[in-house]
Amino acid sequence: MLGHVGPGELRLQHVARFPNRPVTVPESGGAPGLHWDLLGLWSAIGDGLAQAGRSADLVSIGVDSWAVDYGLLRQGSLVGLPYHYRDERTALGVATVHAAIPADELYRRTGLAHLPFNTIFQLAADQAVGTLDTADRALLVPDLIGRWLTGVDVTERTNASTTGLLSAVSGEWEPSLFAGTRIPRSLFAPLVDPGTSVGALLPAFATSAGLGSVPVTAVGSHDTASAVVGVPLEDEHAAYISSGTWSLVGVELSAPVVTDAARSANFTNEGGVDHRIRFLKNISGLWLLSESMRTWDARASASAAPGSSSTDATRASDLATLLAAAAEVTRPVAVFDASDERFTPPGDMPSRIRSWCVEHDVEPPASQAEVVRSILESLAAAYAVTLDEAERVSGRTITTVHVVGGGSQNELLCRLTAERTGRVVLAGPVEATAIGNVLVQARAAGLLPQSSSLEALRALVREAFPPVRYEPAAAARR
Ligand code: LRH
Repeated sequence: MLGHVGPGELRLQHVARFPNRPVTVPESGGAPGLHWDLLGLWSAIGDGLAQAGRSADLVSIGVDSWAVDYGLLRQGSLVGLPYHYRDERTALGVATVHAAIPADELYRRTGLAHLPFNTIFQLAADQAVGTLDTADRALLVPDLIGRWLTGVDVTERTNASTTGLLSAVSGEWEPSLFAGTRIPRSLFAPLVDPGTSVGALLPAFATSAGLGSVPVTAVGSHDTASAVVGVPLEDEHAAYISSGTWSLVGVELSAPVVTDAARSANFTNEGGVDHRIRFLKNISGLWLLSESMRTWDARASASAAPGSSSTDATRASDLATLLAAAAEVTRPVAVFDASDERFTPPGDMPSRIRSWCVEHDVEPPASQAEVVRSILESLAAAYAVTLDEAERVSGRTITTVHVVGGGSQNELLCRLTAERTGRVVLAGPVEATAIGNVLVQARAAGLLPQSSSLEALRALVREAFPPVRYEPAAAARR
C-alpha cells in the first residue's frame, strides 16, 4: 500500500494484494503442524515494493502484521517454519507456564489477557520440545520482515506487548517472566518505539527491487496498534472495533487497568503508539464467515461434476450475494458464543455452529443465509456485551463505536452493531491499519509536524475518510 501524506493530504493507493494462506505440514510423528508461508509472503513483498517503487519515490517503508507469531533464527538464518498461532501445540506451553507462574499473577505482571497463543506460551511449547536449543534469536513477524529488508534486528514495542513477556507498568521486558519460564531473554532484540528508524534497505534487496537506499521505519507493527492510530476517535466516549479476522473491541487509555474485574472479563492491555494503552478484548471476527465460505466452496467443488465449469463452486463464495440473502432473513436466528474455543482452529464452521446450537438447545441456522445472519448477529451481540464490560471495567462512558477494517464495509454487521449496542456506529476507514502505518512513518520523516499528537493525526483521517453513520433505533439508544 502506497501512502501519499503531507499537510492537507492523506491518500492510499493499492499497489499489490496477495493471499496469506496457512499451510499444514506433517511433522513429529505425522501430526499436522499449521504454519505461515513466510517465504511466499516475502517474495510477494519484494514484488510489491518493486511495484511501489515504480509508482513513486519512496520516502520510507513500514511493516505491520498480525501479532504474537515469530520466526526463530540461528546466526541470522531461519530455523524451522514459523508456526501459525492457531496451531494446537500451544496447550503444552500454557500448562508449563501456568505451572511456573499462575494465571492471575501473569495478568498482574503483564496486563495481557489469556489467549492460549500468546508468544510466551508458544515459546514455552518450543522450549518443552527442545526447539529453542537451536535458536539464538526470535523475531516477531514484522521484525523478521524488517530484518530481511535491512539486516537489523529490533523488537517493536507495540507488538512486543502481545508476547506476554513485557511488564504492564514499565513497558519493558519483565525479567521475572524470563526467569520463571526459562525462555532465554537473549532471544529478543532490543525494544524500539514506533517512529524509530530501523535501517536502510540491504543493497542486494534494493537493487533487485529497483529501489534506492530507502529507510525502514518502525511503525505500530502490531496491525491492531496501527489500526487504532487510524481510528478517527473524537473523544474519550468513543470506542473502536477493529473488524477483520478478529474483532478487537475496546477503548484507548493512558494507563493500564489490571484489576481482577479486567482479568475476569478477559480484557487485555496492549501497548499502543505513543505509549497509549489499547484496552480491548479479542472476539472472533469475520474468520467465522470466511471459514464458512471456504467450507461451502470446498463442498461445492467436491460435488461439481468432473469437467463442469467452476461456476457452482465460485457461486458459494460470493460474499455480496450471501450478505444480501442474510439481510433478507426475517425469522430469529441462533445467537451463539463467538468466543467459544471450538471456533479457533481452521475448519468447518457451519458444522461447529450447528453443534454449539444442539448442545445449547437452540435451533441451528438452516440455510447458508441463516448461517451468515447467525454469525453477524452473534458478533454484534458479543460487541454489545463487551462494550458494556469495557464501560464497567474502565470507568468510561461509551456513546459512539467506530468500526474500522474490512467489517466497516459490511453494512449488515454495522447496522446490527448499532441496533444491539444501542450506540451510534461510525464506520470506516476500511484501511485503518495501512493509514495508521503510513501516518506514523510520515510523522517520523517530517512530512507531518513531528510534534503531531495522535489526535492531530486522527483529525487528518476524519477529513480524508469521513465515516458512515449508523443510528441505533430510538428505543434502543443508550
Ligand atoms: C489481528 C491480530 C490481533 C491478535 C491476533 C493474533 O490481526 O493481530 O490483534 O490478537 O491477530
